[in-house]
Amino acid sequence: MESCIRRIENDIENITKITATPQMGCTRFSYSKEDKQVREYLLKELEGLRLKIKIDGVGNIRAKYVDGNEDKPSIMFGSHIDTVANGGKFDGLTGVISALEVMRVIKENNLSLKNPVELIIFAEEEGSNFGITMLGSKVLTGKYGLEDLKKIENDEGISSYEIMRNFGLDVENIGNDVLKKDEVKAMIELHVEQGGILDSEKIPIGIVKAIAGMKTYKVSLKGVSNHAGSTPMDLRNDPMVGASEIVTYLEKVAKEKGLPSTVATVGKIHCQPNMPNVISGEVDFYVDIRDVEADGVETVVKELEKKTEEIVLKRGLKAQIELVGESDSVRLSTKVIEAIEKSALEKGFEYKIMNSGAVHDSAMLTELTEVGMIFVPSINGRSHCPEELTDLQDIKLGCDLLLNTVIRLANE
Ligand code: HGY
Ligand code: MN
Ligand code: MN
Repeated sequence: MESCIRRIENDIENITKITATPQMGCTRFSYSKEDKQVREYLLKELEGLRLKIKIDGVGNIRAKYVDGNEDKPSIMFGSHIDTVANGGKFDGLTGVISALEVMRVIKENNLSLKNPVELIIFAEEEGSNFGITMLGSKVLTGKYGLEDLKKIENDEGISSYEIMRNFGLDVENIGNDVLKKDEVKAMIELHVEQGGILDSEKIPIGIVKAIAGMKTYKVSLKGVSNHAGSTPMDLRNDPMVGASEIVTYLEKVAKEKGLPSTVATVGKIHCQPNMPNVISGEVDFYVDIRDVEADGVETVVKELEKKTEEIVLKRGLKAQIELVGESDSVRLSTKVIEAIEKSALEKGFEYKIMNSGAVHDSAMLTELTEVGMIFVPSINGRSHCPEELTDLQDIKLGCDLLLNTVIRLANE
């Protein structure tokens, strides 16, 4: 039994045409009109397979195939369909399309399995709307509730609660949708590596043993807005220069004081009033700190706080550092890792056991069930950009491995 590469290709092509930035990669934020179109496409496919479909209050989609085994916990598999701005074709979508193809093959072959199988599509994984990654899976696993959604806002100050409700979701009742421990026996997410290890070593499959944890901070520096021409250099309280010193220092800390697996990035910055001939009054920037070792993250957090205090005193600024999102690093299930390995050996696929520097929804389920991840190569290690590329043949291999592992776990 194998997946069908033509159907996989067809789904990816049809869905990646749906983007808000057709000339510049994939931009498909959750709760956008593009998201609505992709959901319609996928729901039509899932309805065609006569699955039990449920869309929860934040937009996670669950599609279950039960066949006289409804009293048993399911084997869950899937990923996310939302993207970053100007992102790639394959981040998230590869796992969703592979999951859809696995479900098709199981149904076409009328497999009767001891455990039900369940496809999941997570909402708002990228954090593109509110700056908080994996919001859909955090609500699904009870890490965030209704009151949090009413407080979480986008850059325009609109709450996630409002946006989800306007998208037509029953967000009021998210409490009824929290995943219970006994609902899922195991969960597997197939995803593009988003790094260059598999591609450079020419290995088609990665089996993930740990997923990095992360902390996202919003740093706001307030100075004195003034005329760019008539203000002498020694009379300035310029938050832009302060921000640039902190950003530069973060790179130094991650490289020299962190662990080899520690990374830190500032990828989003706003300044007010953002005019070439005005000394900024305020600069807000987001700091993304990650490591598979918690100590690595904490080292950078401490240095961020220390440096900000130093810069504030030196430049006569005011600062606010707000933790906007976090997730712990997780070790994945040895049971599921072994199941994936057995399937890879059975199919003769070469594989590498490795960590994930990117975060993933599956990391949110590790307290509730046994979780594993399958990686397929990202060519040149590029991701979160229009250049993101994964070979269709590698996706098929990953999909066949997912199929074999799901059947193995559903029948043991
Ligand atoms: O940021 C991440 O690691 C994921 O792509 N949301
Ligand atoms: Mn992803
Ligand atoms: Mn991503």
